[in-house]
Amino acid sequence: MATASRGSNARASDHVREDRLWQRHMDMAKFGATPKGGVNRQALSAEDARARKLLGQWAAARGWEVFTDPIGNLYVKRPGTDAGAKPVLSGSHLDSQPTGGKFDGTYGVLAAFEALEALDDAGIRTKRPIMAVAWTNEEGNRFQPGCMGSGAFAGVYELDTLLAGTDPHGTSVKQAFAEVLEAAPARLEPKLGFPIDSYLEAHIEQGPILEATRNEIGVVTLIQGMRRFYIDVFGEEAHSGTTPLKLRKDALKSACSMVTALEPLMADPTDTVRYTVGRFEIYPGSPSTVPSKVHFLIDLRHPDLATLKRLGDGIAPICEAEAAKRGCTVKVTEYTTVEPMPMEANAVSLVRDSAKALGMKHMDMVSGAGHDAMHVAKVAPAGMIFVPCWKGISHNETEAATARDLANGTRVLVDALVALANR
Ligand code: HGY
Ligand code: MN
Ligand code: MN
Repeated sequence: MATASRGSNARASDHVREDRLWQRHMDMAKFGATPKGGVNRQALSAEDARARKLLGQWAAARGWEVFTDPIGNLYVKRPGTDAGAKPVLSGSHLDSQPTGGKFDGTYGVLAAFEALEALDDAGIRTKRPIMAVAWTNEEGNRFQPGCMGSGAFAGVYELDTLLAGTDPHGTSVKQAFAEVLEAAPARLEPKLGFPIDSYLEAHIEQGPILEATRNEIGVVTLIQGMRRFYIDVFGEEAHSGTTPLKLRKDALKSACSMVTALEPLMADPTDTVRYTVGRFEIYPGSPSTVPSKVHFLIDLRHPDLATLKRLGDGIAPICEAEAAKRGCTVKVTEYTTVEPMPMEANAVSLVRDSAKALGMKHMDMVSGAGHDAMHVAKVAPAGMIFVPCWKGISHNETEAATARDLANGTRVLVDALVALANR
């Protein structure tokens, strides 16, 4: 594993500082801090702007270039000896779930930043520039779709369509980004996307496997596929006191029957299928008016493409059949389609070799969660490094990780980054 630069025998991972990395997490966790000890830092919100501003200040203190792109991805660039060489990128996201934790996404950004600091402290020069990146709106809660910034970077989504998207209060991505730039100024690179050599992302596992098997490092081989749908059910408003049940077109009851009618299709004795309804909105929402509209979202995941296709394609016919039973109509719109994404073989081997060289217990694994790496992998060789989190809990304010595990993942990361940046 080539970890030192030209003319130095320092090893970057020896300069990763557990205390500094932990403190940076605690500093970031102040932005959007919730009473239960979690984080609610919505994409392109004032809290997100404060987190970006702090990252920019840390970078400026090191003399590194900071810039953003037209969708708000934020980059910190540590120069290489060959300014013309394609950079190596590493990062994740600073936005969180509404009841999120301190580590989901933030760890990947701060691990990348710590890797740059360790290289500086070790006096290691790399041929290629190495850049830390915070992708915009990975979580896909305030704005859709999730993994917005990395998807735009990889050309998966069209920029103007994304910028026109609005949050439930009608604020557009474009408007929110303008406010972020106001609060956290950064040079705006007008061009979206640029050639990169490779990408590594560190992330908490968000599942129980590493902790249960006492592994320190997860070598991600594949990110499972994901299909997300808007289901809009249309009925008819009516008086709850005077309208007989047989005359109603009740959108709520129709929507509930759809959610239940999908269960047999999604049933899976191996418990591999991930079928979730996480948002369910009723209109007009008055206790004495029969609901005329329901808007709900389906999140469907599976590691096998054919299964993901079969299950996802089965949603609309079942919803239509249920709608007809109650005189309602339904519109099914697929707004996210991400195939299972294998990590690139060389990147996987580098992560595995780096963990082995550091004497860390590691295992290959599939990612159940979606990550920005699934889009970046479309335009460059990509790999991921997982570290354990407490009881595998995530998307929950009790999400927790240890300083030691975070530092371990960062040590594996920086040595793998040096190998990529010097090849
Ligand atoms: O939904 C996901 O898998 C990611 O954690 N946002
Ligand atoms: Mn994440
Ligand atoms: Mn998440």
